[in-house]
Amino acid sequence: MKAPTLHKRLLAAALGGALLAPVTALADITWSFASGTSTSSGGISVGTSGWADTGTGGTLRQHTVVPWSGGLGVNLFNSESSPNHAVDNDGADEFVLFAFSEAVTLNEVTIGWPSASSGYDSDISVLAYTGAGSFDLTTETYGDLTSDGWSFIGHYANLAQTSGTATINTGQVSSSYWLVGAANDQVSPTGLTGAKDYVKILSLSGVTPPPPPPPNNSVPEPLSLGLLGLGLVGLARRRRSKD
Ligand SMILES: [Ca+2]
Ligand SMILES: [Ca+2]
Ligand SMILES: [Ca+2]
Repeated sequence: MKAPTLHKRLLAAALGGALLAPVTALADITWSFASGTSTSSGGISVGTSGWADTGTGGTLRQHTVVPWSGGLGVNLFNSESSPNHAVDNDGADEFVLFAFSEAVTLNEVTIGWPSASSGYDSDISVLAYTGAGSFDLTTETYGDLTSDGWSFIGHYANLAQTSGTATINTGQVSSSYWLVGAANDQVSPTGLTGAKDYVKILSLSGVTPPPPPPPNNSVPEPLSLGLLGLGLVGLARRRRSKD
């Protein structure tokens, strides 16, 4: 049997190295808001603030976040009673802004209220800030968010009917800033706001994004693999021309 040529052996070694590069499974971190508007878990802290439009569009303004036993609600002008004491889209459209101490890749939102049998609808919308620099929500309308650095993550329907939890962010977006609120047509069209939504946000789960690659080239990257490949082709041609 003919021995593999040098370039085939080198390429196999390089690819083998790439395939054997360590893959670390990361455990989920859960931040619970059952007893407060800020918390810390896995070495990452998170604070919250409430936001709403005027009820007929307009720029956003800050409102009080209330830690009910079922999770966080936004109490508009401190004047709402049940079910509007939750995060809702009955009148003004409300969101909770979650500000983490470092970037996280959220993958679950859990609500602690309403129950599946309550008769209240429980659809949510989620965004993450992926723009450069800082942001100022007091200058934003909901319709502006996706052109001002906010990535639309998704609308998720009927959380009360799925044990309170929505699996979100299949695109694995990472950010320090997340908006989770009642289903919102102004951010991105949805067929979910015909029945008004009322939710209390009990917890968020996610992982920290993988660390950046090491500064030296200990693991071949696509570009260097490509260059290695080109070099090997050249080497093979030279060897062939000598044969
Ligand atoms: Ca409310
Ligand atoms: Ca309301
Ligand atoms: Ca709805």
